[in-house]
Amino acid sequence: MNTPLVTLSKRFAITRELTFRDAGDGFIVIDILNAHCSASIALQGAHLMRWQPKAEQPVIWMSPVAKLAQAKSIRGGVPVCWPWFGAHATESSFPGHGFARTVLWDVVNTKKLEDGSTSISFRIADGVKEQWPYHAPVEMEMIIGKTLEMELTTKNQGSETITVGDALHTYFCVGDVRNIEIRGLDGCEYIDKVGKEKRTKQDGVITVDAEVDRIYLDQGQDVVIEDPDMQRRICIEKRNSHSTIVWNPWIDKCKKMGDFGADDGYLDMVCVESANADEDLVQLAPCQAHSLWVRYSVEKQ
Ligand code: TA6
Repeated sequence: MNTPLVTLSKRFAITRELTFRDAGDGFIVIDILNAHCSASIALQGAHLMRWQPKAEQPVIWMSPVAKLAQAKSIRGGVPVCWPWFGAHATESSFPGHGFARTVLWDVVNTKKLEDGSTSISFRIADGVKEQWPYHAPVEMEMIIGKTLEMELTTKNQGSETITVGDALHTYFCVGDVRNIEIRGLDGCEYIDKVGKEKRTKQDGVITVDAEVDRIYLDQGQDVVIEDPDMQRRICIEKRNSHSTIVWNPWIDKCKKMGDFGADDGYLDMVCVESANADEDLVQLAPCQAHSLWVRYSVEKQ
C-alpha cells in the first residue's frame, strides 16, 4: 500500500544520502547524511531540526524534550514563521508566528549537488484559507552541507496587494549563553519586548544576563555569534531580511515554558532570527515575489 512515507521515499529519497522515516504517529522526518554534514527536517513546517557539519558540534539547538506531534510547534530547530511574525495583527485566535510551522508542506524536489551538499525544497500551495484568504504560495529551499542555506519565498499569485511577515526563528547551540557576544547590531534601533515595550538603540555587542526579546529594526547587516566556550563563531549572512530578533527566555520564562529540558536549558541556546517583522513587513503587489535568504556557517575562534 502506498502510504505517504512510501510515496515520498519513492519520489524523493537519495540512496544513502536522503531518507524518510516515521518518527511516530505518522510524523514524517527527513534525514540527510552527506560528505559535509548530517541534518534532519520535519515535513511538518519544513522544520529543520538538526544540522551538524562534519567534525563540528551541533549548530542548531533542539530541546531535549521537544515533542514531534501533528499540528503542534516544535521547541528548537528553525521554526518557519509565516505569513506573520508574533501575534496576528487583528485575530488573537490565530496561531502565534503564523500557521506555516504547524502544517504539512509538500516536498517539491531533492537533489545531490556537485559540491556534495544536498538540496531539498518544500511548498505550501494555499495554506489555511480562513487565516490566509489569498493565492500566495510559499516555498522553502534548503542547501545543506558545510554551510546551511535557507530561502523562504512568497509569491503573490492573486489580484490584490498582500502584507507578509516572515522569520526563520533559528535556535542556535551555544556553550553558555552568559559568555557569548552577538556582533553586527551595534547602533541599531530595537523594540525591547521584555516588560513594558520600549524602543532603544543597541550600544556595542549584545550580551545575555537576563531575558532578552528584541526586534532589531531596519537592519540588513549580517550577524555573528561569538562563542568562547565552544571556541567557535556562528556567522549569519542574510538577504531581504530587514529585522533581526534576538531571544533568550532566561530563568523564569524557561521554567514557565517548561519545554527546554531542564530549568537551566536556556543556557544552551540563543535565538537569532532573520525576519521581516513589526515595521518591516513586506508588501507584495500582484505577481511580485519576496525571498528571505540566510546562510549559516561556523568558524573556529
Ligand atoms: O521570537 C521571539 C518570540 O516571539 C518570543 O517572544 C517567544 O514567544 C518566542 O518567540 C517563542 O515563541 P513560541 O511561539 O515558539 O513559543
